[in-house]
Amino acid sequence: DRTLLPYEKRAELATNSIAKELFNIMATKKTNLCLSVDLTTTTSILDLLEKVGEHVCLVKTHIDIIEDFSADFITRLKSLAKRFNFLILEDRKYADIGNTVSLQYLKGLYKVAEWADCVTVHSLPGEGILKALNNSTNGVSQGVFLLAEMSSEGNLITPDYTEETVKMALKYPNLMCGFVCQNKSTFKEPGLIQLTPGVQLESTKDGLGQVYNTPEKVMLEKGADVVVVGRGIVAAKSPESQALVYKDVLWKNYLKRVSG
Ligand code: 5FU
Repeated sequence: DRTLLPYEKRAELATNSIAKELFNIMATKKTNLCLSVDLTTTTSILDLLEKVGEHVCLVKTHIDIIEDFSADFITRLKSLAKRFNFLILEDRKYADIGNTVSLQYLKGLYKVAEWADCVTVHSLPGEGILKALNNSTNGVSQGVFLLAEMSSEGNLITPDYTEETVKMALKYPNLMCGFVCQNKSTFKEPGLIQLTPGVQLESTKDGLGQVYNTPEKVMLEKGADVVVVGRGIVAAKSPESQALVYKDVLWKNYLKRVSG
């Protein structure tokens, strides 16, 4: 059972350098909280990260929702990542043929490959999408989280699709950080990371299909390693104190889990 091993041990088993680094950051900072900074201005994102950077291991962006994107924003984001020791995940959910994904990753306005430590990718188009990303590294470390399950109700992913997705991922051990998924049984490999979104203390769903579980449930029953929280923190009265609440409850349940 991969979920009973401490993150330090799992770092040693990771085959992707970003996954290894993320496991080690979690162990060092004692946090497995990933903040999803779903805000639309650069200053609101940077101000929030100044306040909560110390509490998170990973910051998840949707770079294409930002209205005043600039190269300077990336410089500042990277400097916060260095100062607070967190990694950056661009949640782009690539889903096209390999050649197009390679262009989307390397080129365009955002040049994601230049700053994101890792990205999210759909398995839907087939293996070419992973081949393309594997060949687009420019020699820098990078990682992929493959979407094996989604949190939203009525999503069209079937158990077969999930199983085939895991098989596909295992062919690319050097590229693979882990899976975006909801269940412990989805994969076994202790060197891969289960990134689980759809977590909130206040509500069980939003008005547009999102489904929430509690931090306790995703840590103790559903096998989450890194837990993604967006509006639970971002839309709170005090995001700073709420980030601490999530960090503490997640870490408490992690310790409970690894102590048997
Ligand atoms: F792959 C997925 C998924 O299955 N569910 C998600 O919610 C990704 N997400 C992302 O996590 C989504 O795009 C949001 O950026 C974030 C969840 O935000 P929330 O505010 O905590 O609901």
